[in-house]
Amino acid sequence: MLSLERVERSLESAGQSHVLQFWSELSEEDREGFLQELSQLDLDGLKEHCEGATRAAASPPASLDQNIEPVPPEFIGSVRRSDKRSLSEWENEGLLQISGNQVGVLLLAGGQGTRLGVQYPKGMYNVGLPSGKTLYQIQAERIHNIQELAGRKHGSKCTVPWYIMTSEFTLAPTEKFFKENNYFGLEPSNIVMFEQRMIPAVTFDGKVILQGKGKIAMAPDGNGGLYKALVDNKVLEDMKKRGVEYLHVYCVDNILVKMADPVFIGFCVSKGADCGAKVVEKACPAEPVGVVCRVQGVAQVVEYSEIQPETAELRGPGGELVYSAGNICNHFFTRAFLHDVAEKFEAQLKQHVAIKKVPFVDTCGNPVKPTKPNGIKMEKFVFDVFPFSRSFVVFEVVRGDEFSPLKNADGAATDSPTTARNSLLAQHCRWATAAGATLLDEHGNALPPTTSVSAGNNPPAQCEISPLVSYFGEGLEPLLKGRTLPTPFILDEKRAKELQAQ
Ligand code: UD2
Repeated sequence: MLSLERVERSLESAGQSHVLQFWSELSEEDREGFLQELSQLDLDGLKEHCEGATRAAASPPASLDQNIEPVPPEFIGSVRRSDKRSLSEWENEGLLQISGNQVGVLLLAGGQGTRLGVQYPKGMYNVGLPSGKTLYQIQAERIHNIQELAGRKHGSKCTVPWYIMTSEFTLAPTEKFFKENNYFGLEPSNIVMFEQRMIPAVTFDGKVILQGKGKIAMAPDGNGGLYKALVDNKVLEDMKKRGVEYLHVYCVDNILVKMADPVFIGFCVSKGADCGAKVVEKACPAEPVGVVCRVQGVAQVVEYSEIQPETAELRGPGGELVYSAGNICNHFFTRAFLHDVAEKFEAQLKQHVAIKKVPFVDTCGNPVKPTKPNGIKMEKFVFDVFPFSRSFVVFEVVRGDEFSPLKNADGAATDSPTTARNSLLAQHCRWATAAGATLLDEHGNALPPTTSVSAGNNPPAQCEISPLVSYFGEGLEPLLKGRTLPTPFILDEKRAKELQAQ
């Protein structure tokens, strides 16, 4: 911990002496906590941080819209447009890499989930499935199953380590939740949680915001904080030690996420890619997903908050969106590429400005909840490393099979607990039907078969299949073929054993 004098000097030279204005009013204990917090700040970089934030907020960077062009379709791999043979070759390649312990997954879970409005990490959210599973549990079970699938196919016992990036807000509750749930049956040493950095929020005139008399308003440095966090926490070394060469990075809230997706991994590996992104066709121009596009020939993502509505609305001759490659925050990286980013490119990553309402204490020390935006938060974005890739690929997947994020509280028209739950149940009804089962509604009437994903996301019945039984619809025929199943129907491991025995 630094001395008070050293901190005072640094704050003064950064033009931030106000940070200590309530020092004399603090208890001994609060002083110690505050000094600890201040010692962890990048005091040498504070002046630049505050000035940079005000500059960026006052004159946002010119819009990229004039310079962007869509990624030509021939450069986008696609589940829909590929034949069965290619898909199966990629899947086999992915399973082979997984079976050789070369693949890890990394969950971005440092966000605050403001839109959903819960006080705990989003991964702990229960969307109301018949099983009551949380997002974390679903993800853990998918990891478990993909290890089994790859291991069985190649006669090995393999591990997909799960790296989880948290922040000051989410680390402790996430750790506690995993412990209480016995790590959902995974081996604790294969789950590596680490924290991203926090940075101060700043007023429009460049002053660090005090959230309390002895507390700075801090926020995580965006999901692009990943690259610093990988180094700070020696995660790249851990990957090297384990022999992990490929990393699937994903966002916490997509209930349909295919963790360590062998098709995606296999596609990226076969193409010799060092970096890749999964996309879905955008649902509408205003959908809050970035678009994968090119700027002067170089692939990058323009975030939904930074694209002009006129550009997002552009349509081609057939009425299709010109910028339709919607980023779903599912990325592929080789370890070698991440190493390069950490060594050479991290400092060049763009800073994005978010203007927010940040609670603060006024000059008398009274807490204030602002009614209009008063603060600048700076964030880096995980996809801003794409332009540094030497071999970047895009892979388009089917929305109804792979993307249904939980962003908003119930009541919202999209991306809510209800829409997430429905997408999963609709998918599981399709899997059961495709495996040869007939589902009955609650009155005992047979439901018409729904095997097509274009049937939409309204589940005809409550049918939930545990990820421990099936990772992506495989292996269900021997259990379900020719059966008539009353709903609600939950196919967990126990039920699967019973059905097998019948
Ligand atoms: C993200 C993507 C957007 C689209 C959308 C799909 C970014 C920058 N934007 O937008 O293009 O793909 O997802 O759902 O990726 N997080 C951290 N640390 C932070 C901030 C966020 O770990 O400091 C995590 C967060 O917990 C979540 C993920 O990053 O898992 C995405 O964050 P978000 O939900 O705030 O991103 P969103 O929906 O604005």
